[in-house]
Amino acid sequence: MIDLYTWKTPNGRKPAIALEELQLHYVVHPVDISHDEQFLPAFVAISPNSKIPGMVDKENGMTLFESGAILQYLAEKTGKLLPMSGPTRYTTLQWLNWQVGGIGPMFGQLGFFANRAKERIPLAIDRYLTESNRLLDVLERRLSQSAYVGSDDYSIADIAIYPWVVAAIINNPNSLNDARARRPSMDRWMTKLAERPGVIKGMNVLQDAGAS
Ligand SMILES: N[C@@H](CCC(=O)N[C@@H](CS)C(=O)NCC(=O)O)C(=O)O
Repeated sequence: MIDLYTWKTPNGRKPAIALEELQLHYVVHPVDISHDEQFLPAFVAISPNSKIPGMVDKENGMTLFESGAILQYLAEKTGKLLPMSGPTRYTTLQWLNWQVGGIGPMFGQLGFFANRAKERIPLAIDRYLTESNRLLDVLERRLSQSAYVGSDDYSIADIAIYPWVVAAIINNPNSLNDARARRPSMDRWMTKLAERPGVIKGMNVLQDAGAS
C-alpha cells in the first residue's frame, strides 16, 4: 500500500497517474497548498522542501519527495514504464529530468506572473511565455520523431510532461490558444494520452476536494 500526499496541481497529478497506470494500491492524502498545509510538520517530515507530492511506501517504509524521484521509484518497483537498463532507460530519464528542470519551473513561473501575481510585470510575462513556447517547440520536435517522449513506448516521461502541458494551455487561453494547432505531433500525443484510463483517473485526483 502506498500513501500519496498530493494536491490537484500538475506535479501532484503525476504520481497519481503513475499509480493508476501501474494499478498499485494507494491512498490519497490531500495537502491543500492553498491553505499552507505543505508547511504542517507531519507533511514536512515526508517532504522537507514543503512541496507536494510526497509518498510513503508502507511495504518497506520508503519515504520520498520530488515527483521525478517518485515516478522513477514506482517504475522500478514494478518494472514498468521505464526500461531497467540500456540506452532507452537514459533517454527516458533525460526527458523526465527535462520536465522537472525546465517545463515545471518555466510553466510554473508563467502561471504565476501571467495569472496570479498582484502586479502585472510585462517583462516577466514575456520572458516566461517565450521560454514556455520554446519548450513546447522542443516537445513538438521530439514527438515528430518518436511516438512518445522517452521512446516509442509510453513511459514516466510522458506522465511527467502531460499534466503540465494541459495546465499551461488551459491557464493561458489567450497567449497559448493555438499551442496545439501549431504543433501537430504534440496534439496527436495529447489526444492519445487523454484517452488512457490511468491518465483520466490520475488527472482527476482530488477533483472534488476544496478550492485550489
Ligand atoms: N520539483 C518538485 C516541484 C514540486 C512543486 O513545486 N510543487 C508545488 C505544487 S505543483 C507546491 O507544492 N507548491 C507549494 C508551495 O510552493 O508552497 C517536484 O517535481 O516534485
